[in-house]
Amino acid sequence: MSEIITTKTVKPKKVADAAAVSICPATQEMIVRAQELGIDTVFDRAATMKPCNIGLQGTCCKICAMGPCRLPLPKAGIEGEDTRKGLCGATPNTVAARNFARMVAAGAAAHSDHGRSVAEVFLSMARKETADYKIKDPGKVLQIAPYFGVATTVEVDGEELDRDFDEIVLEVAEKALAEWGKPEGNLAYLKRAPAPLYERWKKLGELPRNIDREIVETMHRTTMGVDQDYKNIVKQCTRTALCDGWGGAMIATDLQDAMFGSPSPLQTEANMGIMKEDHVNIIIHGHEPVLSEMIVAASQSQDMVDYAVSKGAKGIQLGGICCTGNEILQRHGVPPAGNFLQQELAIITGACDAMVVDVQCVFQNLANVAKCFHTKLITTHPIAKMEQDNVIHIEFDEHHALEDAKRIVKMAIDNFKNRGAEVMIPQHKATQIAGFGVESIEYHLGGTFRGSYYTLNDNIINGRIRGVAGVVGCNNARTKHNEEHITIIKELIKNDVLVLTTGCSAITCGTHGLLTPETAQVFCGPGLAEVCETVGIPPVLHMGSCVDNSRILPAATEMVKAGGLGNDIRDLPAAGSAPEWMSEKAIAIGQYFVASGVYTVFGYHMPLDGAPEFKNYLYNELEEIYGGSGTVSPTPLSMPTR
Ligand code: BF8
Repeated sequence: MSEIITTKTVKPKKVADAAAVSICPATQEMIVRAQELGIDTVFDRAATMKPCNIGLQGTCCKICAMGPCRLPLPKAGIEGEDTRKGLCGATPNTVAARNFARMVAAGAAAHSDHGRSVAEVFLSMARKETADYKIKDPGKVLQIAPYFGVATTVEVDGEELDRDFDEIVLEVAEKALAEWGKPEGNLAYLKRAPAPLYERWKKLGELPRNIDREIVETMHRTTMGVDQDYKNIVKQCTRTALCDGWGGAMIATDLQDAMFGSPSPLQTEANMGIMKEDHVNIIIHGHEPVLSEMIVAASQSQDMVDYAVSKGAKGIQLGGICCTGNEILQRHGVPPAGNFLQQELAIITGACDAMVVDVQCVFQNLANVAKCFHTKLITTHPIAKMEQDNVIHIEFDEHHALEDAKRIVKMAIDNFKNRGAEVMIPQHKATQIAGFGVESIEYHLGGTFRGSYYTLNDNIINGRIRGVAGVVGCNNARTKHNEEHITIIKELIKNDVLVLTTGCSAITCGTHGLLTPETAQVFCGPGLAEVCETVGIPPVLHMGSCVDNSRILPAATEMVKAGGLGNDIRDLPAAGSAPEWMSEKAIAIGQYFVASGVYTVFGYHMPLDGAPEFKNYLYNELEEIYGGSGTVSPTPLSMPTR
């Protein structure tokens, strides 16, 4: 019997079209480079793997083992009564609300656990258990002490004297850390909000008690068979979001400013072109700056620079990815090498001698990419390890922080000689000014004598500036990399709206040259251009990392205090947007903006379509309650920009 031979035709693997998936030339070049080398990146995986349609609608319930119960909206829509329900009877509203609330809880947990780590290091420093950290901004400690009920003066013989500073620092540290688990009372920072806003939260019964409790309660209430009223679930997840924005994230920002210095504007560059072929390149990626601060110090130390030179390099070049990158950018001028979607590409340059990661937004595929090159991929956080065997774990301990950092820098230097011939650094970078905090904006607006948000309000009242928008958040491989951010921001500044930016959006702005004062003359409407030129600021202000979105809340509060625009954040001509969001953290941020009275627009998509009633509640009814609301505009130009 003759054998039948069948030949299988192997379809070529689908890969991303570089020009169609990013507007950044460096990214496009590196996607092509990766494809030439046969290395897949997130862009290629997005081309081959479609998102789950039911998850996309927000109506897949997998909180018990009777499911997952899938409740997609019928293609023809719902006629009459909506009879969809899970095995337990959970309605699409309950399922979508639980999923949404759990995203808020996870996002709040991420920011707040970061805040807790910083508070723990702050306490070690205050107790003098580590010599590597010091207070760099004593003014910040004195500014936040009263919010925690910590006295900054003491009465001696009827005379009011300054209290011992070390004592203040220690008490601030203890009180700050207690915010995660204090048994009674409410979050200390809530009273920083304008009084009408605070009163609204109080009346609604939504003042967060402590950070951990709200996150735990959200997880409890959204587990099988507990809260089955979507409005009640939203109440709790809003309280959880508030303990992110006015709690964990805000404490992280303040304590970081106190220990590492409050940012003030500085000039540097952005994009992968900052990497140098003749230098040891160390890329720092993640979110918590407690280690990266030490890596900056270690890499600038003469012994490490000399060691690098002894190994044939001209020096050490640090670069950031994601929010750790933003932290060391705003305080030290370390240039970002890229944002979220560029992390694999930084290794594919072949010139990354070490990539040091901590927590959040780190692709597991970095390990697979690093395997193709000489790059040492180093995890440093006990809660964030990787299973691949080429990953090195060097656990960071604040008690010998500088020593750990030097060990990592030395490892990168020793690896310099192992580079292959395949180095290709895309020659694209742009100049940027970053590092605008609440205080530095105030200073720029009013100078030393009249530092105040009055100038901003005044220019809004006289019509030169039409408002303020926070454009923040991630990249998402389901949208064209950087395009949505740049499109909406250019449209906003063209319409005389001042833009505040953080996170990956801020890196995008730096990469595409929007963070210089000169930008004002090119892209802004005449009113905003005039103001920027007069006070010497860019029309787009880089305010730091994602936890630093909490800087926008006190900045808005300062605008309220400066007067003339109303007595609450909801009265301000202010809006927020996360045009390319992907992370649960973005949902938590969006919800605390909404609950603080800010109109917030998400790009891409929100997993709510399977539950139209719940979606309508979030998009249209929350405004009645909070003065702010969230919505989605899938294309940037469909977002309101004036
Ligand atoms: O916290 S913007 S992709 S890096 S989640 Fe992540 Fe999103 Fe970037 Fe920073 Ni924020």
